[in-house]
Amino acid sequence: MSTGTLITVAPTGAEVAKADVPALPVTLDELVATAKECEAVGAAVIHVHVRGADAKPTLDPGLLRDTVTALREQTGLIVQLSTGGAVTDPESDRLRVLEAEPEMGSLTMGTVNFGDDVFMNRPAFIVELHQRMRDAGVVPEYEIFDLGQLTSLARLLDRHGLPYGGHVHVDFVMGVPGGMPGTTEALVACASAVRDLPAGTTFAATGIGRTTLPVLLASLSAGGHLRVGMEDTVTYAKGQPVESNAQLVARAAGFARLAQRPPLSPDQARELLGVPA
Ligand code: KMH
Ligand code: ZN
Repeated sequence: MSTGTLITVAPTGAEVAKADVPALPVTLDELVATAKECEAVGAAVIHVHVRGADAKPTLDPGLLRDTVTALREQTGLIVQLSTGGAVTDPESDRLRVLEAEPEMGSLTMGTVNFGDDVFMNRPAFIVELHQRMRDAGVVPEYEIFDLGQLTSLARLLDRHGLPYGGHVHVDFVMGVPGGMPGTTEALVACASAVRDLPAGTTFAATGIGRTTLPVLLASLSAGGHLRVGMEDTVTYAKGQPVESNAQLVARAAGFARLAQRPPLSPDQARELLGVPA
């Protein structure tokens, strides 16, 4: 079990509308300000989706590159770009995300129903992303929406080798309508299946919507790490909207300290994840 807790903030995502949630960071200035606040209260990694001038999700290569540069210059956080994008993004655009040279990228391990939509991740696309990330020196975070995707990851690593950096880190995204539930039982099933992955594999978990707290508590108690943010929940408590991403990070950091596994600094997180300093 790790002695500290890796906290990732996912501040924006591709699904929440700025019109519905004014506190959502969508401009580069808002994103950098959010990143600084979250780093100050315990985040080590930022999982980034960017928005265009219309506040809609985009994979514009120039904006992605500017975003990586700004976050690297103005924070110490590990910058992880989403290669998942929005459900409508074509594979070619999702592959091009790597050209922005992030330290990390997300890599979803299978197709999953996603509310009324389908989040497509063909096997051949997964292999291509895995290989291109290794060639580009980008450390993956394997996103797991259902238990079987861990079996797919074991097969991928067996057939195509370890990722850049040699360390395997997975993130359980729980409670998506169409994916696995955000329950302690599902978390335990996933944590148990991690034993079929290479020795030293680490895991984090996030629960969508009202599953945020149960998943956070289950992950901490199972020796896992945490992801929180407005990509995953915009409600702090029943009837109480999230005020800021830092509010969610601060709560997660408080639980981590109570569990005697305080938040890792970005440099400690780089060491854990095999991200070059
Ligand atoms: N927006 C979802 C369709 C990722 O960032 O890699 C995909 C997602 C996963 O959020
Ligand atoms: Zn995402």
